[in-house]
Amino acid sequence: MKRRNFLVAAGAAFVAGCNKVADSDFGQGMFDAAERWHKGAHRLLTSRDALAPEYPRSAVSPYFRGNGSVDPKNGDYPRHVTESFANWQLEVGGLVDNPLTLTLDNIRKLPQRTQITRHDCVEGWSAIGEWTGPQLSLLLDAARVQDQARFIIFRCADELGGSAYYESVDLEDAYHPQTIVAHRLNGDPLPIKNGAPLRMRIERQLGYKHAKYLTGIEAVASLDGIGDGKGGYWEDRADYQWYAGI
Ligand SMILES: Nc1nc2c(c(=O)[nH]1)N[C@H]1C(S)=C(S)[C@@H](COP(=O)(O)O)O[C@H]1N2
Ligand SMILES: [Mo]
Repeated sequence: MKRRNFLVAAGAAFVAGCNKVADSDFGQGMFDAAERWHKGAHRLLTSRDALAPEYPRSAVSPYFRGNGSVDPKNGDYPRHVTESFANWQLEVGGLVDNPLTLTLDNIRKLPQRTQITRHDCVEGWSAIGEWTGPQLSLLLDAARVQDQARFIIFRCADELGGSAYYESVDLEDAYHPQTIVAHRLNGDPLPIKNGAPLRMRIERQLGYKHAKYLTGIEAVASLDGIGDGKGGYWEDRADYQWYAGI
């Protein structure tokens, strides 16, 4: 996967240089080679590494609704609300060599990605929002995920109907450049209804994969023994697919 990402980046740089090569009449052979390269790069870009569409600011929805848990009342969450999330912690653990406990300040000080994307909920609504946070890959690299790991579990603070919400993705989605740990929506700290203070954005996946109220990130070799073993709250309860790629 790392190699493919490198090839896509190298391909993009090379394609960007193509017009210049043609303009300067560098020779048809060189141009043909570039075109063949472009076709190869295009195949890579339509793979699972492809980016979800990003939108201009003008496309941002005036209101980003909340869905599922919108105001958790269980456990420590209400206390965190009264503390304005000053003591929130995110654990990164499981099959890693270097487990991390991160504060919101730690997370805000990492390099950030901002992306304006469309959220699609299977219940039949969509909304466009601008999300900001570090790429999950940064956290996973800092924690040094072990070779046996195949999935990343997202632990959440909220309970729905008495059970903790959770989700999971494979490493392909975990390391996707648009998979971020978001702490801002439309330039402001996340509203409670949208998962304050931290939520996942996994832009190549449907809405229910984007875990809100994030407390833990765990690398595992198998989904067995986690929840009912189907990889997520709705996967365990309804016929929601574990792989919800879009
Ligand atoms: N922790 C947690 N994450 C969650 C949910 C939830 O109920 N709890 N609902 C999911 C569903 S079905 C959707 S569509 C989105 C909704 O995100 P929003 O509330 O920001 O619109 O969050 C997803 N992540
Ligand atoms: Mo959803």
